[in-house]
Amino acid sequence: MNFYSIKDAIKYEGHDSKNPLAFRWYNPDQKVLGKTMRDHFRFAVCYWHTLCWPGLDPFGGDTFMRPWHHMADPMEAAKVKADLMFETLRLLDIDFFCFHDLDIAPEGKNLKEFNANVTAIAKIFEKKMAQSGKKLLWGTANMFSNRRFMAGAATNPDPDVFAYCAAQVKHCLDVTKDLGGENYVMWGGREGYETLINTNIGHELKQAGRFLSLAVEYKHKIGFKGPILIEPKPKEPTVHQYDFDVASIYGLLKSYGLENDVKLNIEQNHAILAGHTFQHEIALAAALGIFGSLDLNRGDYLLGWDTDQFAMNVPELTLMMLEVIRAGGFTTGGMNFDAKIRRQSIDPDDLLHAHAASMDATARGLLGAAKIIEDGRLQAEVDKRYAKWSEPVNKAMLEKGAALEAIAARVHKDAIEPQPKSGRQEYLENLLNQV
Ligand code: XLS
Ligand code: NI
Ligand code: NI
Repeated sequence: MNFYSIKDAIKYEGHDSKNPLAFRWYNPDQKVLGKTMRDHFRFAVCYWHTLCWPGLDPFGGDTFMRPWHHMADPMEAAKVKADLMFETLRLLDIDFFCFHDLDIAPEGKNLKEFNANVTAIAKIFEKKMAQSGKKLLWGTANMFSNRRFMAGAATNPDPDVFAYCAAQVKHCLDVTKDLGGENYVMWGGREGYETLINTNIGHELKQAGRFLSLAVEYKHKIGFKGPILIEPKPKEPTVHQYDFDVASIYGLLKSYGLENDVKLNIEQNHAILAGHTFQHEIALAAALGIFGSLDLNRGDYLLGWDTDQFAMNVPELTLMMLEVIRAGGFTTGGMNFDAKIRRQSIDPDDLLHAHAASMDATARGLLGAAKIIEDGRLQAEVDKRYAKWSEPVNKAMLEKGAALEAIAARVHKDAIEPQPKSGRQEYLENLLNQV
């Protein structure tokens, strides 16, 4: 299918290029802090917003009128979408893609048919991946669209739904493994409640923890090497989602002993909905040892829902990249464009412009972050702020054997009087702007 207007892959043409479909900052082979841009980002195109979403909003339907949304045979449409995914990856020079089972194949009459459809499309992927070298960053099961999930998936009051989800996740995990997927994601689409008056929150949390444990056990059984990634989101579609933010997921993981098997897929827009910055969520996940992957997008600060716009804000992306580098970068993770073009952006090429522009913006963020790191002054200030903790007497307070009364005695003996020091925020903000 001739969908896009261009045939040749988008290339890096330098900062001054006037070609609308060129990279001006994203230069895949350019090394930054000893690693190519390609390896820093590990960009991925997502199936759902790119190929499945028809441009609807609560007040209106399909604006995109994509031909495959109007084909009689859903399996034929699925094949067209598969072709287009690989064409999109080629044109954007992006190495990875991500999908929900339901994005790639039609549901059919029952789970058996659905699984067979998913497997059939996965076979097509296998061939295309071998030919092109493109890779699967992660797969996931859609357990939120069908009406059977309206009261939740693993946290549904009906145990039949819990069991059904087990069957769906098992298949999707098998397929993800067969395709060499580097991670498996769980976004708890409807794992939350609309109202507490009909909800047993304790029971639902127990269901969530148990379901996750079952998936982790199965992952080990089949030798799936990558981590399971949970994607926090505080609200929408439900009033309260159990996977609220990084901190609350860490609590769940700790109480089920899963903190070594499960990591996080953090999304900018979800961070905002939780009242956090993207940087906060990344820094916290890194500090807790559960940083995994990113869903790169941008929320609208004036709206209270998940607008999933393409990330374009360079200063924000600079601070985000600073945290990614501080976290040690990605191992199995990457940056998935969980982002959709606006519903008025109806030209096929708008999809290319959106991705390429966001890749450029992220590259500028990386270059800025690298400059800040190489400059060294910011880190020197942070190190200076905590320097006294390296003195043995202070270090000892954090170790086993320290006792409150012994510390108290030392304060009296040495007449310790804390001396406040400036946090120098404005000086540091100016320093960031200079860089
Ligand atoms: C929705 C989520 C979803 C996940 C995958 O808000 O971001 O797109 O990334 O299920
Ligand atoms: Ni997401
Ligand atoms: Ni989202």
